[in-house]
Amino acid sequence: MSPAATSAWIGLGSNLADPRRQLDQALRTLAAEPGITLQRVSSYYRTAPWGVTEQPHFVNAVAQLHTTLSPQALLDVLLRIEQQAGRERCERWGPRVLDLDLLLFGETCCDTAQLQLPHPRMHERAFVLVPLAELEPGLELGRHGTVGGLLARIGRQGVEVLPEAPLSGEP
Ligand code: PH2
Ligand code: MG
Ligand code: MG
Repeated sequence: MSPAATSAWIGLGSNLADPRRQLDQALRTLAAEPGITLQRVSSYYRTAPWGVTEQPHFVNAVAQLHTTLSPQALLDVLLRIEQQAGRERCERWGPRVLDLDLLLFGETCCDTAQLQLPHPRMHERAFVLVPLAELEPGLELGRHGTVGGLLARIGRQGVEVLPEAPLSGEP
């Protein structure tokens, strides 16, 4: 990683309009973005809806990026890709075509109306922790401890790995 770059982790989720294709498309767009290198992508997982339970199951994954962008500039890119996918902001925790959450940006801690780092609910969500543990179980989530330790405490909550690899569909 170049000295000016930061390792950032993002969560991807979709439960509408062909979720796997939504995640594939988002990853391709991210990989082509100036200032962003896509480092690693977890498997895709089928996950039960959290928060609002009366909605379709989600497909979730996480990805590690190296980026020379600031946290705010990276967030702006994520929001733009969500909008390009046709994301409409409506019900909190409701169904969505594409959700791209900035989970961690190096060791940055921040708490503004627009951006909280580390993501304030990631430590209690198996649909984030299971894919993170696949790639980096020793990753520290601020004061909450490591991904592997948290997952041992909360359990996998029925998160199931999907057999097809990410980016294996038609472009
Ligand atoms: N995202 C939400 C609300 N609930 N449940 C699952 N399983 N996966 C998600 O990505 C998800 C959710 C709001 O961002
Ligand atoms: Mg989310
Ligand atoms: Mg979001």
